[in-house]
Amino acid sequence: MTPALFENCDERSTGREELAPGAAVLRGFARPHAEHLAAAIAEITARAPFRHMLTPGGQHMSAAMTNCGPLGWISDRNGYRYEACDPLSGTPWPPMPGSFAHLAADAAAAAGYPGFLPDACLINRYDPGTRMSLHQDRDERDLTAPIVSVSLGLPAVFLFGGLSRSDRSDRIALMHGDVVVWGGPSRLRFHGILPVKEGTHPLLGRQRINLTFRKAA
Ligand code: MD3
Ligand code: FE
Repeated sequence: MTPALFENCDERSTGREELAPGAAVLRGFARPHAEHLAAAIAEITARAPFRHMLTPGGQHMSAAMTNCGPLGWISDRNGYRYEACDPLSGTPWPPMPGSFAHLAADAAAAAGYPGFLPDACLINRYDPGTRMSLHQDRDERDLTAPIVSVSLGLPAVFLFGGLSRSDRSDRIALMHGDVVVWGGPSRLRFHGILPVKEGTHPLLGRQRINLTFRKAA
């Protein structure tokens, strides 16, 4: 028998891997834009600094977060929600650069979700040791829209579970420049990030940054 070197031609030609129905990794999709993304993130965080938000239970989140775009995800004693203004400044979140929205829409289209128009971009910063425990993303009004995530800097191990918290999780390595699109039957899967390992990335130093683009309203 001839070994099946490339079971899936898409995978060979585009670097696209189907993780599960509705979810696809686009390996290295954001790499050509990494320098531009890092510079834009520095401008955004000069106006809306990273902070460790308080959970409704009163714990600080392990990842530091900020937002850009018309709506930003926040957590405090009152719960999780989207807000138009940064509670630290009382002014609107910095605008979402056109290049961010464009990249997110291109990635969504490449994964089979044409016409994705994000109105929120959550920016997570993981210093070494930072993790994100298993959770679902269900604060968005329209759960038919996908979520697009862009990984930059240090690598991480992503946990990709099922629709119940107790379902077993797959572990997926996410590297600098990888983009993942989660929609359809994968949109409400539990997911998380294992503690980020110590290291230094040539562009971003001792951190991992993740952008998640959402349609929140
Ligand atoms: C799978 N962020 O901000 S992005 C989050 O790397 C979050 O910062 C992680 O989970 C991070 O909520 C993972 C990947 C991700 C985002 C949304 C999903 C995976 C998802 C929604 C459904 C299923
Ligand atoms: Fe999430």
